[in-house]
Parts: sequence; C-alpha cells; structure tokens
Amino acid sequence: MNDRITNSVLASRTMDADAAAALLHHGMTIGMSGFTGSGYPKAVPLALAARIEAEHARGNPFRVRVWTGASTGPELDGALAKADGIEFRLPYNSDPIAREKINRGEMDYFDMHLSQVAPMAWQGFLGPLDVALIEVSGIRADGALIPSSSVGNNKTWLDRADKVILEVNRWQNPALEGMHDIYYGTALPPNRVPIPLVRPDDRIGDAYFRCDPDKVIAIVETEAPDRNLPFAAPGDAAFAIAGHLLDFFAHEVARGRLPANLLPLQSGVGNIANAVLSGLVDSRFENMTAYTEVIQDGMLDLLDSGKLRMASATAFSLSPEAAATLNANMHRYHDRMILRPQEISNHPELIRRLGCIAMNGLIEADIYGNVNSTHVMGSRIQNGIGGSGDFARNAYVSIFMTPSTAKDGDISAIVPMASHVDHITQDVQVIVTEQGLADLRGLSPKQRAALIIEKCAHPNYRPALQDYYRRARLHSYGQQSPTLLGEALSWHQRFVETGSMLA
Ligand code: 0RQ
Repeated sequence: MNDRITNSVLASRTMDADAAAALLHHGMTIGMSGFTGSGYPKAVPLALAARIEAEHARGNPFRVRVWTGASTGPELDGALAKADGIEFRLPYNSDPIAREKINRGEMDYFDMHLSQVAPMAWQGFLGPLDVALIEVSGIRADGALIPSSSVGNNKTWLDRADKVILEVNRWQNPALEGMHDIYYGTALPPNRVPIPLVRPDDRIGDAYFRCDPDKVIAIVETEAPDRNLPFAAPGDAAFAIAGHLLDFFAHEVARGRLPANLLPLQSGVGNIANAVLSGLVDSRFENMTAYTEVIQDGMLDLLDSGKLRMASATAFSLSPEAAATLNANMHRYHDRMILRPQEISNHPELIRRLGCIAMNGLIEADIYGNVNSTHVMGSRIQNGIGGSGDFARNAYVSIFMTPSTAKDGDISAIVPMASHVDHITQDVQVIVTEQGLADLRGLSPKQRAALIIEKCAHPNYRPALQDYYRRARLHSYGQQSPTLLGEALSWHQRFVETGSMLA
C-alpha cells in the first residue's frame, strides 16, 4: 500500500503494465479514459501496442475496439494506431497517426456527439464493453476512485465494463481531489428526470467514482505527464477575430440581449478559440463564468485575471507550460473549477437552460451558413465533431470562427457549398473571420448569403463568390437557397486537382 492506493484489497492487485496488458485480447472493446490529451492511461496502452506488434509479427490477428472520452495522447491513440491495433474507435480523435489510418481507410471511426456517447452506451447501441481502462489520481480506503485531469466517460465505462484496469498516476496533482462532480442521477427513458443544475457552479454529484472492487483485475502505477501540444501564439487573424467578437458582445450587452457579465462561455478546441479567450482577458467584461468542455490555456489566463469567476468543464486541455503552472498553483484554482462527466458538461438540457455562448472553430462554411467542422474536401477527417454540435444546437448564441483562408490562401473557408455539413444553417447564428462578423440571426438564406460574402469572405475570393451567387440568383432550379448544382463543389474539385481553389 502507498499514499495513492489506500485500499488494501485493491493494493494487492498492483502489477506492471506488461502483466496488465496480457489481460487484454484480440477483439475486445476497451473503454479508456482521456479527453483532449488529459487523464488518459499512459502505460497499459503502450504495453498493449507492444504486445499487438509482437502478435502481428507472429502472424496472429490482434486488434481492439477503443472507446474514449475524446482525444488522448501519443501513448494511447498514437501507439495503438501505429501498431495497427485499432479496429474501430469513437468518439473524437486528433492524433495524427490515427488520423492518417482513418483517412487511408485502415481504421473505422465514428465521431459522434460527445454528450451522446454515455447514453448510447447505456442504451446498448454500442455493443458490450469488455474492459474499462481508466487513469485515476488515487484510490481511497473505502475503494472510491479519485478522478484525474479529465472525467469524460469514465463513470459510464466503470459502470458498464465487465472488468476494470486502473492506472494510478502519481504525476497527477493530489490536490485534484474534491474538484470533480460526478453525477449519478442519469437514467434511461422513460425514467429520466430533470438534471438539478441551474448555475455553472452548482455541484450535483459526488467527488469520486464508485467502482465495484470485484471487477478490478489490475492496478498499474505510473508517473507520467499528460501530453498536449502547445498552442500556436495567436497571429493577426486570431487577434482580429477576437476583436470582432468582443465588439459583438459589447453591442449585445448595450442592446440588453446579454447581461453585463455575458452568459456562461463555451469555447472549443484549437488555436483560434484559445486566442479569443486570451482576448477576453483585456476586455471590460467581469465576473464571467464558463460552462464548457475543456479548460485550455486561455481559460487559465482568464481565471488568473479575475475576470472569469469559475469554470465548469470535463477536462483540462493545457499546453505543457500551462499544465506546470496549474500544478504548481492548484490551490488558486481548486475552488473555482469543477470537472464533470461529459454527459453533463455537454448536456443539451443544461446548455439550453444556462444559455451558453458557444464559440467553436470550423473548417469551412458555405454562403448559407452551413458549417463543416470535420472533413477537408468533403472526405478527409481533420479531428471530429466533438462537442461542437452539443453546444451549437442548444446555445443562447452559436458562434463559429475561422481565418477566412487556409493553407496559405489556397483554400477559402467561405465556399459556395460546404463539402460536408456538421452544423446546419439553423444551428449557426454568427460567423466570424478576421474580415468581419456576420450576425445571421433571423435572416433568410438569401439575406445570409449576401452578409456572409460581404463580411466574412477573403478579398481574394469575394468577387468569385459574388459572381457565383449572382448567377445562382438567375439560373438556380429554386430560389430559396439558390445553388448551381454543377458548380457548387467545383472549388473543392479544383483544389484537389491543382492544389488551390483560386481559378
Ligand atoms: O491544419 O495543422 O495541418 O496546418 O485545420 O486549423 O486554423 O489552426 O484552427 O486549431 O482552431 O482548428 C475546425 C479543426 C479548427 C477545430 C478545427 C486545417 C488547418 C490546420 C487547424 P495544419 P487552425 P483550429 C469542443 C469543440 C471540431 C471540434 C470542435 C476542430 C488545422 O476547431 O477540430 O469544435 N473543431 N469541438 O490548415 C483545409 C480548410 C481548413 C483546413 C482549417 N478549410 N481546408 N484545411 N484547416 N481549415 C472540444 C471538443 O469537442 C473536444
């Protein structure tokens, strides 16, 4: 027994990662912890990858189905994908090796709404779960598990799996204890009841995971950091986007459509979202709250500035530097952060009740405001829909933001027709690029098209969009959302053929 594992029965099940990986077999479904590069198991997946490679070298099949909270780290998705060990994976992935495998057609992937993973698992639609492989920061004497830096779907995996393997990570700060709020009141229809959360800072559950000790077949001790990439320093485009957004918020407050401290903020993953949060540090908004999925670097800066009163999320998504700052100063943040299951952090009922301000990135938007968050040129997955759909549909105001071009100007983020649609126009209320902000609320498709082209498109592409739209107004089969079917995706085709959307 040691200070991290104070239950004697469970302490006796401690073993090394190789021994634990030997308990996993070809064809199994494994529910792993991990959300945006935090709180994922680090030793057993690596040992499993080595085992898979050895079995493949002997000519034996060995692939597993992997369920997670969201993206993980190189020791999990990276190592297992490299070993060609993942047959099927859900939900959100951002690992580059796994992305390549998916895009080569060598790995099946389902990037479902993050709030729906746990209910779908309970409803039985995802199939049986053999093993839960969960990182925790400690095990209490009563057998309760102290969560680590993400909560994700861990509660559901622990409840649903036949067997449980735990990684107890000594790198995780012991002061995380008490920051979690694990709600045990969800049920299946027709027995669902309202979730009793009416403010972002409400606590409605336990600080620990419950776990049947009889299911625990292995415990592995680790001491390894969460690995996240640093955020890119915000460039001119990010600053301009943040500026447009802050003007919009000020305008909405002046019109009485937002309170002076705004409404609970949701901020997606990525560099632009992070830059917008940094922009809020210098704003005049005070006493803000966040009800979101991830606490990224910009959110820590906002907490430090005192402008953000508290943040509710399901995980940290911090650069190595920000993780070090958090760990060194956990006492400063402990009572101002709550980590919840993703089923609750992303719950449509709660997002609608709280009136979140959703701010997410996009790959491309079309002139009618349909948003593609996931597929480059309609077919290559970038990351996944993640929680963007949970928030976009249910938010008080749903904002999408992007630089107006990608790949050094060869791609326009505003296109005649989105090559893949994640968020239909009804779920997209504001689009912001460095060029400007289009407030689309209450506008018809034709009104939207004129505004998006005028405010959001890059000058290099604006004339071509205006020309396309003018001709669509003349020749389209219908005039509700004028479209030239033979031409609408020609920009994408040109990029695939020539490397640029520019004619
Ligand atoms: O690729 O890294 O190869 O250069 O996409 O783009 O501009 O750095 O922007 O980091 O904010 O990410 C939509 C991907 C934006 C993200 C997306 C390429 C671009 C670059 C990243 P490189 P940027 P960001 C809650 C919310 C879906 C999930 C979500 C995302 C890379 O925001 O994954 O919102 N969103 N979850 O070059 C080709 C285009 C492109 C393009 C960008 N039009 N064509 N490539 N890129 N636009 C959190 C969770 O759910 C967990």
